[in-house]
Amino acid sequence: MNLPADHPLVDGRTAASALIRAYRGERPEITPIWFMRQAGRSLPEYRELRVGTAMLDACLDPELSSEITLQPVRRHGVDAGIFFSDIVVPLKLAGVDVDIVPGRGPVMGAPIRTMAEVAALSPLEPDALAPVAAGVARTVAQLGSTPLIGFAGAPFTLAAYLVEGGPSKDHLRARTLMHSEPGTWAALMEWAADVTGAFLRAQMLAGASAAQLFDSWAGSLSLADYTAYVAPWSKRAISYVHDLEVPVVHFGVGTGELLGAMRDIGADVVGIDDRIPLDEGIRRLGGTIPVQGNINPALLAAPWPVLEAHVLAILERGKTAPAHVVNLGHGVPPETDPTVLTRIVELVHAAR
Ligand code: 1CP
Repeated sequence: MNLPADHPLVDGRTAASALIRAYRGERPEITPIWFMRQAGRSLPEYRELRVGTAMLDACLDPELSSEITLQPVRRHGVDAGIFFSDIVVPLKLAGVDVDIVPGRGPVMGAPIRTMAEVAALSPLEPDALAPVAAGVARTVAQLGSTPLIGFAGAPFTLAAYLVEGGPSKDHLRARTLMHSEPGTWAALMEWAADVTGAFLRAQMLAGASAAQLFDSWAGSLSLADYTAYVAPWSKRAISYVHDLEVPVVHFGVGTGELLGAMRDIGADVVGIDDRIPLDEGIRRLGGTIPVQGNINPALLAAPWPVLEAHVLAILERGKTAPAHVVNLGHGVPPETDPTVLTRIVELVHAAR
């Protein structure tokens, strides 16, 4: 393990936490739970803190990123923090003209579609990651025995933004490019894997105890395209943390047909979205790997008895895996009542 001696996984702070034990395949006394997009828009204290600061500036301000990361941990009692940042932060740090537009998401100054445009992309200088490492270090110093999850976007999901120039529904231009210009595609994916891999590694070295690779939009791909044009580059991205021996979670939306292939890039845990029943996802994975998921975000706004029954059913289905970390099938919707999230944490922690 090439982590520093004062890293929380090494010095005893987080190695025995419920989250890390579950990610390693054990069944701790409580089933751990955290929420994708727990840090951010659904919390009034977040909205207050963000007034007057652009999203990417907030991500690169160690004091702000750390405080926003800690807010949901304090409020909900979740079993992990997830570092407040964004998948496009390493693109920005490598010099790409990208902004996060409120209500829309990441938007590029110009799309990257040709070999010349890919060749003009710069590598990410290690020093550029200093604000990320500082934010993580500051967060971890305050989290104590609660592990911090570091994350990065997978190359395909990043390419979906780079090629399109912004958010898109079907990521069609990226899906065309992989077939029409396989050489350009490979060069773009290699650049994205290296940039995102370095971003992930910096978070882990600075004190994060687990890594999550988000291939949010991989569900738009056939298994054949995923295997040929995407999986090798996701594997390259996570190779950046391989020697650190940290647990790696791999998640995407609508990936019921891809679960085995997503595991096979070298993931230790597979995140399952809410489009298939959790036990069906576990069955497709052969019942041998820990899973994370898969509360339907739509039910967060349903009457409590409906949501409660849904969460308890997911806990039951999760018992067919070696270990289970409860999460949503995708991110917390911005309009979610935060008290509902706290109530789910209490329910999961009290359940047997
Ligand atoms: O002004 C704001 O508050 C901007 C909203 C916002 C927030 C809070 C964006 C823009 N990003 C984030 C933070 C963020 N992004 C986190 C923080 C930690 C946490 O989970 O609490 C994380 C992990 C991400 C990762 C991310 N960004 C993903 C992968 C996860 C997922 O939700 O699928 C993706 C696809 C993005 C792109 C992105 N950034 C922001 C938006 C609105 C989007 C999606 C745009 C689209 O629909 O294409």
